Amino acid sequence: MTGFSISEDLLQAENAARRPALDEDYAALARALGRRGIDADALTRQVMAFGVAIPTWGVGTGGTRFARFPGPGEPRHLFDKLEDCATIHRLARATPTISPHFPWDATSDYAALRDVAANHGLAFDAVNSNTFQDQPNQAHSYKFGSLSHVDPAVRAQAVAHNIDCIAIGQKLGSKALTVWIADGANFAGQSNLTLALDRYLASMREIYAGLPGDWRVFLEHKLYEPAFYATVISDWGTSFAAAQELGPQAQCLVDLGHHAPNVNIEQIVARLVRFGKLGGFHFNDSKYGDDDLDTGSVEPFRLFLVFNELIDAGLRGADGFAPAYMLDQSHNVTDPIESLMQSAIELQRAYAQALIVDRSALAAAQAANDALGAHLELKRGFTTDVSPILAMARLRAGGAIAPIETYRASGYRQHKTKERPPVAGTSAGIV
Ligand code: RM4
Ligand code: MN
Ligand code: MN
Repeated sequence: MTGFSISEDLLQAENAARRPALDEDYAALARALGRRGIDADALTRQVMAFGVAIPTWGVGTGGTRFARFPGPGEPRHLFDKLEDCATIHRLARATPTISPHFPWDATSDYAALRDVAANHGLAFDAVNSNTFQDQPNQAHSYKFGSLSHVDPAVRAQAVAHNIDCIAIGQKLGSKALTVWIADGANFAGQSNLTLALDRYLASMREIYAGLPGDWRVFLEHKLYEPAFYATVISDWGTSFAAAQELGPQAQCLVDLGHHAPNVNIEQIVARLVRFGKLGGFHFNDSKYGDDDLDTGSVEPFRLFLVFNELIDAGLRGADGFAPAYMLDQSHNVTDPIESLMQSAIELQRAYAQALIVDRSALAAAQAANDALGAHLELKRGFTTDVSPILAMARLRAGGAIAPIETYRASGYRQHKTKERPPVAGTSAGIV
C-alpha cells in the first residue's frame, strides 16, 4: 500500500487484549461440541478455508434512486478499492477474492492490476458485465434493452461488451463471467415476451461461444427493477431453462434479493443443485426486494437454510457442484469496510452452523416422519453460538479477533479521508 495501512503491532495488541477471553470461550464451546461428537479444531479449519468474493462496487458508499451520501475517505478509483478490499481481508480473513464490474473498473493495464491485487494477497473471481447503463461515447443506447433489444446493432454491441469482459477476465485470472441484464418492459404489450427471450438466447449463444473451455457463465435472474412489468430473465425457472439450452458451461446465479418476498430460496438452491446448474451466489439480505442490505442482517435463518442445502449437496458429492460465493450489497448508512467484514463473518457463521448439524440424526428423523425432531436437529445447529470458532479461525489465519473494533481503533478511515480528497462528479446510484 502506498498510503496508510493497519500496522501489525496494532493488530497484535488488539488481539492480545482479547485473547484470554477467546481462549476461555473457545475451550467451553469445544467441550460442548465434543459432547456432540464434533471436533472444534476441525470445524475451525473448515471455516478458515471458507472465502467469499468482495464486489468492487461494494466498497464505495451506495445510494438509492433519490440520493447518494458519499462517505469520507471513500475509494476514488480501482486502486483505492483494492486497498480497502485488502484491509477487509487483512482483518476478517474471509475475502481472498474480488469480483470486478466492467466498465466501472476499466483500466489500461490489466496485467499490472493483477499484480497489484496479488501484492495485496487478492485474486479475482467472476467478472461482471454491465449493459444496464450507457457509457460515454457508446454508439447505441441500452434504454430499451441490451442482449434482448429489438435492434440487432444494440444486441451486437452488448455481446461485444461481454466478449471484452471475458478477455479482461482472462488477463486477471478469472474463470467466470456473470451476466445480469436490466432488459424488460414497463407496460403490458411493450415487448413480445417470447421473442424477447429468443433474442436474449441468441445473444447469449454468441457469448457462450466466446467462453474459454475452463470458464463458466453465470446467468443472474431478477424479478423486477429497473423493468417493473416484466423482466426477460425474471426467475430461476427462466434462468435454468436458458442455462440448460446454452450448455454445460452455463449455470445460474442466485442473488438472494432477486425474488418475490417469502419465496423459498433454499428450495431454489436445492433444485439448481439437483440439476447441476447452481453456478454461484450474490449474497445480501432483503426485506422487500433487491434491497442489497447486509448479509445476515434481516433473515439469518434463511441464510443458514441455504447453507444447509449447500452442505448437504457437498456431502452427497452432487454433480457439477462448485458454487462461486460473492457478496453483492449496497452500503448506504454504514462504512462499507465494516459492513463487508461483518457480512463475510455472517456467511462463515451460517456455514459453520450448517456444518455442525447432525446429518445422520436429521436423516433418521426424516425417515421416521418425525417432523419436529427433524426440525430440532436443524435448529440445534442454528442456535449454537459459533462466534468463538469464527474468531479463532480469524486469529489462526493471521486476522483480528474483533475486526470491526480493531478497524475502528486503527483510524484507517480517518487516514484515508486525508489521503483521498473527494473527487468532483462522483455520481448517484449504486456505485
Ligand atoms: C443488479 C444485480 C447485479 C449487479 C447490479 C449492480 O441488481 O444484482 O448483480 O451487478 O445490480
Ligand atoms: Mn447481483
Ligand atoms: Mn441486485
